[in-house]
Amino acid sequence: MNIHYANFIISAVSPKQYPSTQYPEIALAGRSNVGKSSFINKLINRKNLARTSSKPGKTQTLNFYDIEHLFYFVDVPGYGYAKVSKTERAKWGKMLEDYFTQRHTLKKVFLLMDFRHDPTTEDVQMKEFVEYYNIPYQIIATKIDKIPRSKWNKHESAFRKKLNLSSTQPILLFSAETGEGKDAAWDSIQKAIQDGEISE
Ligand SMILES: Nc1nc2c(ncn2[C@@H]2O[C@H](COP(=O)(O)OP(=O)(O)OP(=O)(O)O)[C@@H](O)[C@H]2O)c(=O)[nH]1
Ligand SMILES: [Mg+2]
Repeated sequence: MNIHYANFIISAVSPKQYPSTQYPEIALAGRSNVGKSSFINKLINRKNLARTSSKPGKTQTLNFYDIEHLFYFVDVPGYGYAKVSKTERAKWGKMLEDYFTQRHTLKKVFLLMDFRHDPTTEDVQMKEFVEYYNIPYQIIATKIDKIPRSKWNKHESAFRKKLNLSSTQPILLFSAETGEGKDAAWDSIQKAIQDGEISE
C-alpha cells in the first residue's frame, strides 16, 4: 500500500471528542514502549507522524490518524507503566471501555506485544478485554529483529501458551526496524476495513 496522505487529527479522552467523520478504525494497543507509534510510522513510511516517546506512559489520550481518508489508526496509550497512579489507571480503563463499547466504526484491534518476552499479565488481560467486547483482534509480535530467526519458533510457542491461542490463530511477526511483517499487516488492515462491503 502506497500512502500519499496521513495526518494527525485529534487527541481524545472521551467519546464526544472522537472525530465525527466515520471512517473504519484500526486501534493499536499494547504496553508502553512496545512499538505502537513505530508500527504506525513504518506502515505509512513516515519517520515521526506518530510521536515515538522517550518518556513511556506520557501519552494518555487516544490519538486518531487519518490515513488516505480511508481509515483511522488509533494509537491507544500504553499500559504497564509502573509510575502511573491508581487514579490515572482507572481513568485509562474507563477511556478504553468507553472506546471499545461506543465506537462502532472500530473494526479491529491490533494487540502489540514484545516478541522478546513472554506476554505479561496485562497483555493477557488486554486480549481477554477485547474478546469480552467481541472486537476482532490480531496479535502482533514486535521487535522481532532483536531475536535471532532460529529462536522465533520457541518465542512463538511461548506466546501461544501464555495467551491461550488456538493453533489456527495467527500471530503476526513485525519489525519496525526491518519492515518485516509490513505486507501482512496491510493485508490484515484491508480485510478489516472492507468488512461487510463489496469490494470493487
Ligand atoms: N529494534 C526495534 N526497536 C523498536 C521496534 N519498534 C519500536 N522500537 C523502539 O522501541 C521504542 C518505543 O517505541 P514506540 O513506538 O515509541 O512505543 P509505543 O508503544 O508507542 O510507546 P508509548 O507511546 O509510550 O506507549 C523506540 O525507541 C523505538 O525505536 C522494532 O520493531 N525493532
Ligand atoms: Mg506511542
